[in-house]
Amino acid sequence: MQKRIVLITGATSGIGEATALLLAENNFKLILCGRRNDRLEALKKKLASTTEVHTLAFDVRDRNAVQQAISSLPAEWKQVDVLVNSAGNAHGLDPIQSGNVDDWDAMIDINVKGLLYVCHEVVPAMAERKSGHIINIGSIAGKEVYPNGNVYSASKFAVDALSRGMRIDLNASGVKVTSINPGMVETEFSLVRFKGDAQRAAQTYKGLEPLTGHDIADIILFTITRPAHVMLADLTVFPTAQASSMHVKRDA
Ligand code: NDP
Ligand code: 8X3
Repeated sequence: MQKRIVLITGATSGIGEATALLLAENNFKLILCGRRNDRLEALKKKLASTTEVHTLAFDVRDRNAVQQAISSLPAEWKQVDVLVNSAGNAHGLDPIQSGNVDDWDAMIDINVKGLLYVCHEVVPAMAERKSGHIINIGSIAGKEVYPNGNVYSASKFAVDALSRGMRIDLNASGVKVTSINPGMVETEFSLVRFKGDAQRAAQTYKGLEPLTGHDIADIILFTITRPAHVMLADLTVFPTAQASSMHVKRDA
C-alpha cells in the first residue's frame, strides 16, 4: 500500500517530534515543520533509513512564510493525507491583571492564528479530494480554566471551537477532524512557559509520572489508523495521577 503523507507542525520537540519518530516506523512519509531548522535536519538524518522525510522551516505566526513554505512542496509531497497541528506553547502563567501582552500575543498568534494559517494552506485540497484527516492538539486547558491560565486557556478553547467547527464544515467532504486534549505531558512546554527556568519547569511534574510525547504519539497513530468509517472526534488524555487541571496526586 502507498505510504500516506503526514505533515506535522511542532516537529522539533515534544509531542510533534515523538509523533514523527513513531509514524516513521509505521509506514508514513513525513513533512516535518518547526522554526529550528537544525533540529529538523537532524531528525531527517535520523529517520533517513526508516522513511522519506521533507522538512519545512517556518514560523506559523508569519502568514506569508506559511503560504510560501507549503506551496513550495515538490509535486510528490503535495498530497497531505494527515495534518497534525502540534505547534504551540504556553507563554507565562500570570494573573490577568499582571499579564504580559507579548505573551498574550504569542499564544493567540501561534496557537490560534498559526494553526489557522496552516489549515488554510492544507485543508482545501483535502476537502476537494474528499479525503484527509486533521489532528488538532488542544489541551485540558481548552476544556476547563485554572488560575493564571487565562489567555493560554482562551487560545486552547479557540482550538476546541475550531475543531468542532471544522468537523461540521468538513462533514460533507468526509475529511476527519480529531481533537486530542492532553493534560500534563513532560516536553519543552514548561521550559517555554517559564522562559527557560528549568527548575521551575521541573516542579510542574514533581511527584507524579507525567505523560510523555510518545504517549500522545501512540494515540495519534491509533487515531489515524482506524477504518475509513471511524472518526475519533475528541479525546482527553491525562496521566493517571491527574483528574483535572486542579486535581493532581503527587507523592511527597
Ligand atoms: P514543546 O515546547 O516541546 O513543542 C512545541 C513545538 O511547537 C516545537 O516543535 C516548536 O518548534 C513549535 N512551535 C512553537 N512556536 C512555534 C512557531 N511560532 N512557529 C512554528 N512552530 C512553533 O511542547 P509540546 O510538544 O508539549 O506542545 C505541543 C502542543 O501540545 C502544543 O500545542 C501545546 O499547547 C499542546 N499541549 C501540551 C501539553 C503539555 O503538557 N506539554 C498539554 C496539552 C497540550 P520551534 O521552536 O522549532 O519552532
Ligand atoms: C498544557 C496543560 O495544564 O499546563 O496544555 O494547561 S496545562
